[in-house]
Amino acid sequence: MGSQSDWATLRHAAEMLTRLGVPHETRIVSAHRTPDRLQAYATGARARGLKVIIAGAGGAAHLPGMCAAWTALPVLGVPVESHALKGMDSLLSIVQMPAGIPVGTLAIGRAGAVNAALLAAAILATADPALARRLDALRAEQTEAVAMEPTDPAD
Ligand code: RP5
Repeated sequence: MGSQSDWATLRHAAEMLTRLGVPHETRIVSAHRTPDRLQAYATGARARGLKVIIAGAGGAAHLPGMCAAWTALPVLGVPVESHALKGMDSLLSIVQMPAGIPVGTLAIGRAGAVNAALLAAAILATADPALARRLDALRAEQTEAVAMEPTDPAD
């Protein structure tokens, strides 16, 4: 993530990865404030054994795109909701990559963070049958949890 302030959003990705038993690391790497750290992180990622990178940032959110510029690993971008523009700035900064350097862009905020984790797990599951089964189980659990009829909040 680009800042400590992004952790409130990106922690939802980390929690989902933990729930699915996917080993992961969490790092603050700012495209603007720590450009050298970003270069070192992204260029060294594959050699360290990373398979997918989830990059979340807000505002002028260059982190996912610059990360994708430095590595050919799959990069999933999570637009963090900004105060000024409610994350529209983050979304447009991340999603409009020029042809040739892809970033898989998710929804703004918590939903995007959760789905980035699920998508990362789905990518890893193509070569990990046990993880694929855990993903299927999570989907089934989610389906089971949906009531047929709504209840009033007071009930
Ligand atoms: C971006 O600027 C970060 O990803 C964060 O979403 C935003 C604001 O950062 P802080 O000023 O809260 O550190 O680079």
